[in-house]
Amino acid sequence: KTQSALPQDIIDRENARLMAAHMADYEALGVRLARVGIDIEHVVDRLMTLEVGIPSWGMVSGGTRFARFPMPGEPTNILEKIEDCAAVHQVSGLTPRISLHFPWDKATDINEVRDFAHAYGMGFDAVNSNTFQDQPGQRLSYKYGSLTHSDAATRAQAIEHNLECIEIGDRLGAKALTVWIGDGSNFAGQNEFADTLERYLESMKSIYAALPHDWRLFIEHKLYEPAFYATVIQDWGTSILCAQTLGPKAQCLVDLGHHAPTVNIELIVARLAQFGKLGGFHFNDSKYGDDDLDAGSLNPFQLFLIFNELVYAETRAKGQFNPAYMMDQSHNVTDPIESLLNSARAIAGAYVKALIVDRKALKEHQANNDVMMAHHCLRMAYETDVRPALAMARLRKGGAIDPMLAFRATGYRAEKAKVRKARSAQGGGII
Ligand code: PSV
Ligand code: MN
Ligand code: MN
Repeated sequence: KTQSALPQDIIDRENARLMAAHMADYEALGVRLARVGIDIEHVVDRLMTLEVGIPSWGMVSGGTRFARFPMPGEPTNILEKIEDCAAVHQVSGLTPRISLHFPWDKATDINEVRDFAHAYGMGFDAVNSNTFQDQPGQRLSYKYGSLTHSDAATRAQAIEHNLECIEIGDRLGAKALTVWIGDGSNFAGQNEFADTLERYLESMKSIYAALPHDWRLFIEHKLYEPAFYATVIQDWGTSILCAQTLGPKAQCLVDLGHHAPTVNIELIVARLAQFGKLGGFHFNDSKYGDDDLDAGSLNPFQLFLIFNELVYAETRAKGQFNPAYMMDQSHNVTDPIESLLNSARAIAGAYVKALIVDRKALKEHQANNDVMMAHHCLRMAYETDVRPALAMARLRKGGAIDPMLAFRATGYRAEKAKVRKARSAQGGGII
């Protein structure tokens, strides 16, 4: 029997309280969608296949480089993080896997971590390596880079760490490694653009060679930070060039916060998908840079347009389409569990809205160059209140009609505050 993080009887009680209104709303949405030829049951079935990974590093208050404000009851170790992830999944029905980050999540007993997660019905998403910080006792410093460092021994150390991540991930049942490096330069002249990229490719070739046959290697690009003049893997162009150079298992990972403010991210998504190089996502939202705010909390239309591309790409790919959906958020002023629920809802909502786009009509409008009606097609889907479909998918997975209310009703965090030691308020934030 699967272990529950949250008391299921309280979730059931909350569901019972909301059931009549939910059923009425669901029926109304069904009638509305039927009018435009869409079967709501089909939509809910598709939604029930959507799965989004949770970042282990997002389970605690992340903080900024100025301060971190830990909340009472936040997890103090990897097992407690998994327990909180299970709580998110229990009410949302959307997040059955956790994405670990090493060495942050390094545990002495990997089997214990795996078994603990499995007991809660949780699995493992892509594992992440970290060569953007020095760890206590580390032999060689990453101050001037890691996989692209001018010194071969430092590069070898960074490669070795990635190989260890693969090995741990393999034991956990993960199927991908995500590599994000902060390598670059802060001053013109600090290093040569071509030389650092060449060294990156050399290093990544060794990592690629160590991948198990059914694994993928995700290359995560980011415009800037911590390198403020030039970053080695700065955009999707460099990312896809590297992925193509490395081979079929290498793909690009799109973190929504890693682009210049005016960049058209949905266009990038379409391009990567068209060439079989869309590995996955780190969902979040931002106003300025790599803010790591809740997905869809600022720009839900952009999130919808991204899913609109994903749904279209799926129809084009004919079964060959399998991006890994994960979140990458930092929660500074909210309860991480609640923020992840907030994002899960936004992601699922964007997906459903993309599913109900009348694609046949859209194609006709496009063929006729009827610009306004083509756009209108998207708007009609986007402006539909799809919450009852989301609630039904959750309910059928044993989750909550309203995850936020159900989670609050359990009093989970207050309970945990009694048993978990508050972590030190010291220390900077997580990148
Ligand atoms: C870098 O900003 C990033 O988005 C990468 O995914 C890292 O692994 C993560 O944040 C670390 O917080
Ligand atoms: Mn990321
Ligand atoms: Mn980031």
